[in-house]
Amino acid sequence: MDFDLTDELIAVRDLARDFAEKEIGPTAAQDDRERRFRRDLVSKMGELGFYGCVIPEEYGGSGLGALALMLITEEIARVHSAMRVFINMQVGPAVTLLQFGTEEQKKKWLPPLIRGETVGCFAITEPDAGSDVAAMRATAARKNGAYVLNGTKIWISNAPVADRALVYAYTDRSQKHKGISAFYVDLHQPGVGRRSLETLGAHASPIGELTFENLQVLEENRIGNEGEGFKICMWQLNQTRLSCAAGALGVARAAREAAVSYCNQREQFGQKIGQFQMNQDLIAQMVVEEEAARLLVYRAAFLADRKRPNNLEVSMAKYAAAEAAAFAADAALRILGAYGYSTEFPVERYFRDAKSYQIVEGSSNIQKLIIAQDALGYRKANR
Ligand code: GRA
Repeated sequence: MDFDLTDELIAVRDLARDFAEKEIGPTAAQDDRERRFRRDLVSKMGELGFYGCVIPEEYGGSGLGALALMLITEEIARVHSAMRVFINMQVGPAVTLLQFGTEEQKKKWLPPLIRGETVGCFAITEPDAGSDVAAMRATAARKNGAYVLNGTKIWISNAPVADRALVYAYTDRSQKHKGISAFYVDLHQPGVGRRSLETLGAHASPIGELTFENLQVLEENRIGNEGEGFKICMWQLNQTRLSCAAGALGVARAAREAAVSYCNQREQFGQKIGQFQMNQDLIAQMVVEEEAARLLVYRAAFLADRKRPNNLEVSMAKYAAAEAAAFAADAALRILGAYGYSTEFPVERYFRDAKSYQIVEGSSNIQKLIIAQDALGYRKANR
C-alpha cells in the first residue's frame, strides 16, 4: 500500500486549493447569502481542467483519473460546498456519455461539457421517486422515429441554469426497471419548463424542477439502448456518489479547521478553550471521522483508476463522509457557540451544507442498505 500522492496529484490538489482560496473563498459568504449562480467560476473551473480528470485527452480531458478529481472536489468543497456541485453536474453526464455514448455522441458533447461551455445536469429524481429510482413516471414514447418526453423531475441541481440534461425516463413501462432509457436532452427547447426551488444549504448551487411537456427528443440523443437506462443510472450514481463523498470530506475538513482554530484562539475561564476535555473529545472525533472518510474516498477512487469494481467502497465512502461532515459541522457549531450560530461566520454555512450530503446521491440510509445487504450476503454490491 502506498499512501503517498504522486507529484502530479499533489500539483493538481495544490492548484485546486489555490483556486478555491483565491477565487471562490473571498465571495463565498456573499454568493451563499445572495444565492448567486457563479457562471464565471463554472467556466474557470473548466479552463483549469477540473472537469476533465476522468475523460481521455481525445475528448478534451486530461485522463488524470478519479483520485485527481476527488482531490479537486475536496479542495473546492472545503472553501464552498455549493461550488463543488458544479463539478458533479459537468462530470456526471460527461463520464456517462464516455461509458455508454457512441463515438459520434462523445465527440460532439464531451468537449463543451469538459470546457464548461455547456452547463450540464442529470435528472433522475421525481416527486414520487427519490430513493426508489424505478418508481419514476417520466415517459419517452416513440413517435415517428423520435421520442416524446413527458414528466417532472425535481430537486435537480442546475435545473434553473443548465443547457443540457441527462434524463432518465420509461420507454416501456411494462418492463419495470428494464424499461427505463437514458437521454441527453437540450433544455433550450419548447416543451421544457423550469422552476427554482430554495433549500436549507448550497445556496449558490441553483436547484429546481424540470418539466417536460411533449418535448421532442431525437433518437440520436438516446444514450445506450432502449431499456438500459436503469443500469446506466446505477453506473452513473456510482461515479457521482463518490464525487459527493469527496465534497462531504471537504466540508468535514472545513468544520474541523474552524473548530481547531477557534479552540486555539478563544479563552474562557482563564485558558484556551482547546484545553477543555469536552472540546478535545469533539476534536478527536472530528479528526478520526474525517481521516477515516478520506481513506475510504481515496480507496474508492484508487479502485476506479484501476478499473476495478468499487460500488461497495463508494457506498462506504459516501456514508462515512456524509456522516463525518454532519458530525463535524455540528461539533464546530457547539464549539464556536454564538459565533457558530451567527450568519456572519462560515460555520453555520458548513452546518447547512453538510446536511445535504446525508440526502443526495443516495441517502445515508440507502448507502447503509447497500453495505448491509452485501455484508449479509443478500446482494453483492460489486457485481
Ligand atoms: O437483476 P437485474 O438484472 O434485474 O438487475 C438489478 C440489479 O442487478 C436491477 O438493477 C441492477 N443494479 C445494478 N446494476 C449495476 C442495481 N444496482 C446496480 C449497480 N450499482 N450497478 C434492479 O436492482 P435492485 O437492487 O432491485 O434495484 P432497486 O431496489 O430498485 O434499487 C436499488 C437502490 C435502492 C440501491 C437504487 O435505487 C438507488 O441507488 N437509490 C438511490 C437513488 C439515488 O442515489 N438518487 C440520487 C439522485 S441524484 C442526486 O442526488 C444529485 C445530487 C447532486 C450533487 O449534490 O452532486
